[in-house]
Formats: sequence, structure tokens, C-alpha cells
Amino acid sequence: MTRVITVGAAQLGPIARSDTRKQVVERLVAHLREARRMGCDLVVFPELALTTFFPRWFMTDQAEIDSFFEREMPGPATRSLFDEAKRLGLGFYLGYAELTPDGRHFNTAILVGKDGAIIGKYRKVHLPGHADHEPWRRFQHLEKRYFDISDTGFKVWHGFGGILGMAICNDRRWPETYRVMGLQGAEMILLGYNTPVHNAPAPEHDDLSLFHNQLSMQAGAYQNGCWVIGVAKAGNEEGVPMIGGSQIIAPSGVTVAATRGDGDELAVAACDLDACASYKTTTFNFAVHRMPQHYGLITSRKGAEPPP
Ligand code: ING
Repeated sequence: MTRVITVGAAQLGPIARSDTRKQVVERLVAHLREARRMGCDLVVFPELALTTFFPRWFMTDQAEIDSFFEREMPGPATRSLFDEAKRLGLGFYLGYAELTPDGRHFNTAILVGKDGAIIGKYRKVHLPGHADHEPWRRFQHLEKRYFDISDTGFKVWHGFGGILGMAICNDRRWPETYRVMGLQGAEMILLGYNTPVHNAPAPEHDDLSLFHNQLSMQAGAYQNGCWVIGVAKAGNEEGVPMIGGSQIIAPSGVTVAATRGDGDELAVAACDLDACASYKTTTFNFAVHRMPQHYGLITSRKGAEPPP
């Protein structure tokens, strides 16, 4: 019996600062209904899919900052999303800003099963950007200011007939992200992103932003023999152009489905989890070929240190 998950990469166009959770959830529900029509089992939404990408602004009023966070999941604004997904028989990945009862702030993603129950929660490990106001930038990227570093690390869960992992945005640029989940048997990694075209510290990279997006995810898929689904919040959001490039990538590293524009758009593919074996049992048979006795620096050293 083949293990196929039909996945919908549910890209979102811009979310305005003034858009209400209700307005956004209506867009997410529209995606669910189209995904049902397309025969999906699982829908992947972007990072921070309920609000505009607020780390682009320097804020000091904690109440204003916290207005972008969810205290409950599902909560009053998202209960209808969970209910509709369950009614349609769909699971989903949702990125959102999480404020815990004990006051911690995370850039979070959850995996929800077809029964509406939360299977797993992931809190973002790689927080890019900066912690202090840097007015020289066209816009800020204050994830290091507004979010705490993950206390979950990279886990995987049984679900949809396979082993699934989660990541968020900047995580996808770091090979360690995929490898830690690959070492747990991940067959499919879900990730959402909000990626401005312009990267203030390195504007010379701007024209390569879509290439770097695809390169990172295709490499992660191939080098760990797993499916990777990357989903954008795209378009010109509050004056900041963000890349699209949502795509579904097979364990071969080949992109098998992708969005064409930078608005709300669903890209669908039937993902055969058994396609992972061709890589996991040969080229990337970790147990046979990896040499961890030579990889010690990867965990013992943070920054690069040249020889004396
Ligand atoms: N956004 C960006 C990302 O990693 C970034 C930040 C852009 C880092 C370009 C480096 C280069 O895709 C988030 N939200 O992580």
C-alpha cells in the first residue's frame, strides 16, 4: 500500500497591519476548501500566518507587541479554522506568534491532524535579524527582540502515515535543521516563511533571494532523502516586498509543484513517502555512510575559528 500524502502549499499574499484575525482566517478557510476540492490531506500555511510580519517595526509598548500574539491555540479567532479543517477532513501546519501563560514569546508552528487535534508544536530555533532598533535599515527585522529562542528544538512526529517534522523560515537556510530531523527519520518537513526580498546587511543578495530560497530547501530535501514543503507569506506587505517561491520538493531535490505569483495561491502535489527510501537506503544511508567522529566541531563550536 503506497503512503501518499496529497499536500497543499497554501501561500498567502500580504496581510495588512489593520487586517483582523477574522479577515485572515477567512482566507485560510478559503484555502482549506480549495485544498479539499483538490483532494488534499494536509495544508501548509506560512510562518506567522495570522498577522502581518510585525518584526519589521521597532516597538517598545509590550501591549502593542503582544497584540500580534495568540494566547490560546485554538483560540476565539482560530476555532473556526480548526472546526472547518476537521469538517473537511484536512490536517494543517500553521505558523503563528505564541504567547505562553508564563509570558514567553515564540515564533511557533503547529501540526494539526485530520481529527482537529494538535499533533506537535515547534518553536523557531534560528531567529534572524537583530534585537535593537537599527534606523539605518529601510525596515527592521527584530525577531531577536520579540521572540525567545526555541525550547523545543527540532522534533518529528508520526502522522498522516509517515514521519513529519517542522521548521520555520530562517531555519531552512541552515543544513543542521534538516539533518537533526533526518536523524530522526523525517520523511516530510513542513515550513512556512516570511522573507523580504531586500536583506539590509547584504543588498547584493537581493536578486538571488528566490534562488537562495529554492537552493536551501532543495539541498535539505535531497541530502536527507525527505520531502520539503516551503510556503511563503508573499507580496508587498506594508511596503515591504516579500518573496513567493512556495514549493513542494521531492526527496530527489526536484521541485514538483510551485506557486506562480505572490498572492493567495495553492500549489498541490501527491507526495509518495516511499520515494524517500531510494535516498535513505543508498546515498544517504546515514548509518552506513556518516562519520560523526569527524563532525565534532558542528556542535562544539559556534563561530568559525581559523587555524593559528
Ligand atoms: N525571514 C528571513 C529568512 O531567513 C532573512 C530573514 C532573509 C535572513 C534573507 C537572511 C537573508 O528567510 C525570516 N522570517 O526568517
